[in-house]
Amino acid sequence: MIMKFRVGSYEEYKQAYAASVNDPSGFWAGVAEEFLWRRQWDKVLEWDFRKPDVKWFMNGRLNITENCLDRHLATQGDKPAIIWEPNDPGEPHRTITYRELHEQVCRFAAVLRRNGIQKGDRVCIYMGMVLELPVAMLACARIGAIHSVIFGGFSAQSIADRLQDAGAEYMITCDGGYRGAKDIPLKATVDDALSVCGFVKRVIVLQRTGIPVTMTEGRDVWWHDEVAATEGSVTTAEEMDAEDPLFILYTSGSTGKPKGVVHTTAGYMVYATYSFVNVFQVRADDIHFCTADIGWITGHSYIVYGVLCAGGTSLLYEGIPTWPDAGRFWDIVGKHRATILYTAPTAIRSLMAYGTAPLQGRSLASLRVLGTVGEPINEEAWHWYNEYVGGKNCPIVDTWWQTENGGIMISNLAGVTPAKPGYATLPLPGIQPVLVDEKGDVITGNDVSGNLCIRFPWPGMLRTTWGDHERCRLNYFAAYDNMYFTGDGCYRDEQGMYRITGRVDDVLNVSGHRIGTAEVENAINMHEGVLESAVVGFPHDVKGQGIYAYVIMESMPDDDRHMHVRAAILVTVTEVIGPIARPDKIQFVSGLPKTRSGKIMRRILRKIAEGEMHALGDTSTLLDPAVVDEIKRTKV
Ligand code: 6R9
Repeated sequence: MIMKFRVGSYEEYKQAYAASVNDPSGFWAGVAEEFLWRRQWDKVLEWDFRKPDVKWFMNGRLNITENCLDRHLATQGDKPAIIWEPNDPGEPHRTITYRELHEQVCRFAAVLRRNGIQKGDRVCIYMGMVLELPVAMLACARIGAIHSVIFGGFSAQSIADRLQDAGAEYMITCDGGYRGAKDIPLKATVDDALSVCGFVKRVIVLQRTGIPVTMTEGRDVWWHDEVAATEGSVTTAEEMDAEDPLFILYTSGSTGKPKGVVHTTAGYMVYATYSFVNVFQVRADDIHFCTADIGWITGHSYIVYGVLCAGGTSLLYEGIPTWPDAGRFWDIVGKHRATILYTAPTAIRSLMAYGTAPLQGRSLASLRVLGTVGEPINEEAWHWYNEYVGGKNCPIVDTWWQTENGGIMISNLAGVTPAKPGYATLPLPGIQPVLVDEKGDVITGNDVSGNLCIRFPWPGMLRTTWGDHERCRLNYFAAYDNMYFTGDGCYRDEQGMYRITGRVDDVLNVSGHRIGTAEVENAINMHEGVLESAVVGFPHDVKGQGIYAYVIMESMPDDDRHMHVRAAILVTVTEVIGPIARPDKIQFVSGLPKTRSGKIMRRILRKIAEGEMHALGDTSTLLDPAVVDEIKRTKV
C-alpha cells in the first residue's frame, strides 16, 4: 500500500517539516486521513505539557487491527504479512498472508473473550519470537485489551513486578523458547512469578518447544486446546476511542523501578506508520527485516504495528545473529530477499568481530536500506555496515527515538535526506527538538551542545505512566518547563544536524538495552552480605556500555573468595532482573566516595571505571578522600 504521506525528496521533506510546524493540526489531520476510522475526530490536538495532558484526534473512533488487517484484505489479502524464520535453520519457515493473519487474530480474539478478557483488561505477554506473539498482541488490540509484552530474557521477579504494577490478571506465554543453542523455560519462569501473583486468573500457554511444563488446574490452558474449543471469531473489532490505551511497555528510568509507558490507540498508530513509511521510504514490495525483540518498543512499532498498518511484509526471526554461525543474518537476508535491514549497533559490532568471512558466499543483493537503532553508532561500525553489508549502495538510517516516543523521532530518511556517520541528523516532520542548558534556557544557533528536549507534542508520545501519572510528570515534564525531556545529551553541528551523545541521567545503555543503575544496585543489594553498591557504565567494545559495580560487603572477601562471591552476585542479579543486567566487572571496596551530605559522587566512580584515573576533578568536597585512592589501587 502506498501512502500519500511519504515524502519523496529533500525538497518535499522541507515542505512537510515547515507545514508540520506552522500548522501541526492541519498537518497531522492530513496524515490521519489515510487511515481507517469508524468515526472522524472532532479536534486534532489538545495539550498541556505542565500536567501533562495530551490528546490527539479527540473523539475519533477506530480499531488499530482494522488498520493492520481488515483494510488490506480486499486489495492484498494474499500478500505475506509476516514471514517467520525459526531459530533452527533446519526447521521450515512460515509465511502468513494478510488473510491468514486476519483469520488467526480474529480467532484468538475470540479465545481471549471466552477466557473472560474484556476491553481495558491488562494482559501480559511473555513469549519467544514466535509468529503467535504478534497474533496475541493483535488479538488483544482487537478486543480492546491492553497488552504488556515482557521481554523473554526477564526474570520471574521482573515479571511479577510488572504483573503487579499493571494489575494484569491474564497472561499469555509459551512452554519454552529457542534462542541460539539455548532452550528457555518460559512457562517455568512464569510459574515462579505467579507464586507471588495469586491474582492472575488465566494463563494461556502456546506449545513451542514441547518441554514438560506444569499446568495449574483452573488457571492454565493450552493455546491449541482453546483455539480448537472456541467457536467463531471476532470479526467485528471493538470500537476504541482514539485515546484508549493500546499497550503498556515497561522501561528503565533513573529510579529503581521500571515505568509502565502507556501508548494510546490513534496517535501511536499514526506515528508508528508515518515514521516507518518515511524513514525507510517503504515500497509495496519491501521485505522488512527488523532484528529487534518484540519485547522492546522497536519490535512493537517496526515488526508489528507500523509495518502492518502500512501493508508491508515483516520478517520475524526467532533466534540470535550468531546461531548457528555468524552468517545467519546474511543467510536470512538472502533466503527471504529482505530489502530493509533494521538492527542495532551492538549486533553490528558483534558480527564485525568475526571479520568478513561469514559474508562470503551469501547474497545481500536484495538489500536496499539499512537502519540502526538503540544507541549511538561508532564510525567504525557505520563504515563496516555501509561497506560490507550495504555494498556502499544502501543508505543507512541512524534512527534516534525512545520507548516513550512510539516511533522514530530524529533520523535521515533513506536516500531522501542527507546521512552523516554518527549523526541521527534531522527531525522527522512534526518533531520539534530543542537543546536546553542546565538552567533550562533554550540554546539557539548551531555548533552547540545541550540536553535534548521536545517542545511540541507529536501523536506517538506517551500519555502517562501506568498507575502513576505524577511519576510521568516528574520524569519527563518537570525538568524543563513546558517541554518533554528525553534524558539524552545532544550536539547540533554547523548544519543543524543532531548527534546524540548518550544519556545524561543514571540510565545505562547496554547492547541497546536501557538499564537503570538504581535497578542493578537494588538487585546487588539483595545479595546476602552486601551492604551497599554503586553501579556505573564504562566503554565496552561490543556492548557500547558495560556495567561496572562497586560493592561493599559486610566483610571484605579475601582473594580466594573473590571469584566465588562475584559469581554468586551475578546469579542474584540474573534472578532479580535477568541476564542483561549482569555486571561485567565487580570491584569490592571498603567505602564509596560520598559528599558530606551522603551523596555518592558517581562522576568519580565513572572516571575510575573508564580508566581515567588522572581526570577525577575536584575531590575536596568528599567526606573521606582516602577512599578514592583505595578504589584506584584495587580497580579491576
Ligand atoms: C528505540 C529505543 C532509548 C534510548 C535513548 C538513547 C538511546 C536510541 C539511538 C540512541 C543514539 C540512536 N538511543 N536510539 N542513541 N543514537 N540512533 O532504543 O528505545 O529502549 O527506550 O532506548 O536509547 O539514549 O534515550 P529505548
